[in-house]
Amino acid sequence: METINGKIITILANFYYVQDSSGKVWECFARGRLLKEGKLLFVGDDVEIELTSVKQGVIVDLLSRKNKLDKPPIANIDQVLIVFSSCDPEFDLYNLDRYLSFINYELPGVRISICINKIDLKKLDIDLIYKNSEYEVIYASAVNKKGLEDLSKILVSKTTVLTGPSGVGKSSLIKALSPDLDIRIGDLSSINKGKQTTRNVNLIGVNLNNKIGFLVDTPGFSQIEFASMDESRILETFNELNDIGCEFADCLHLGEDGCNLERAKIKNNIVDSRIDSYLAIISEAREEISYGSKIESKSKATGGREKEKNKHRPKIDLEQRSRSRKKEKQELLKFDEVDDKNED
Ligand SMILES: Nc1nc2c(ncn2[C@@H]2O[C@H](COP(=O)(O)OP(=O)(O)OP(=O)(O)O)[C@@H](O)[C@H]2O)c(=O)[nH]1
Ligand SMILES: [Mg+2]
Ligand SMILES: [Zn+2]
Repeated sequence: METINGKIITILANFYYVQDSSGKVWECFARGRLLKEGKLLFVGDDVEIELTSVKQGVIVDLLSRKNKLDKPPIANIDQVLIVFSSCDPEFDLYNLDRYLSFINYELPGVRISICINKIDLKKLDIDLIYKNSEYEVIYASAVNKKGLEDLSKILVSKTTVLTGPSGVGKSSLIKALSPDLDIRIGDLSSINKGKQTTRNVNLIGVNLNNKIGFLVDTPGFSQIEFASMDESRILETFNELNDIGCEFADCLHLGEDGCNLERAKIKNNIVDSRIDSYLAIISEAREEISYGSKIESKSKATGGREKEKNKHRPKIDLEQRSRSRKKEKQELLKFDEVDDKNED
């Protein structure tokens, strides 16, 4: 019997839908032996299938898997595209840094890019902030189709997970890239009620200049939570803060003796907002603050009884930092209301 290789794009009950390199989708069962061996199959897995009819097959083997995420369940991720909108919902620089750090932590070595959508409504320029990081920033609009060429270039021949807050336009961007697809686009009224429009995990094979790129439209990583994450690994997710020549290799840049942060900041042009985000995420990891109450809960965190485990650690004065950095942040973020009539 003929066997071919393909990628699982959808799982529905006991059915696995496997797309081959020509784009054809085969409806498959998994051979019982695979499941007995404890091999759970995920969307994104590359598999070998035995063809049993003109459109059906049986999965006989799971090919090697380079990585796997449990939430959302998906294998073989090449890159993550973090989508935020310039407005509606309002752009939140700290939350973007949280996504960047969290995904970097969960999927080390996987390429991460940023897409700022809805630039038809409002322009935003964050290039200066990420200039020293490893992240590429692409500006786009699913409505007037700006930036879609740039997006196609980084998406082609890869499996990319799109993530970001609800309502920023992830589904809309996928639809704009592949107009014949049928996917659900939410309206902001349902988002305001806290509902997520996109629920199940499917790989969407989109035609990008006649080459396939697989996209995963997720409702977002179900929870971005830093509580009890490893602090030195959090530091590693901020590449511009790594290897800056501190006296001790395990320096976390929290005011330790021999810390070189202040000097490195000037020498390497490290942006204050990135340092602020790093410190706030460390505070989240220590459960001193939680997202959404960054400054307000500070007095509670440091004024109340300190957690036993944090006793010997340097304190992070977020409130003081926040006051002095606010002005600089405003200068780095270039906002621009767009006047529709002047746009081409
Ligand atoms: N003006 C403008 N509106 C957009 C753009 N992209 C999406 N929208 C609108 O924003 C709303 C949310 O878009 P979705 O694509 O559903 O957002 P999502 O990120 O998939 O949201 P979830 O599935 O809930 O995570 C819809 O009303 C879209 O029409 C854009 O580039 N410009
Ligand atoms: Mg969606
Ligand atoms: Zn240091």
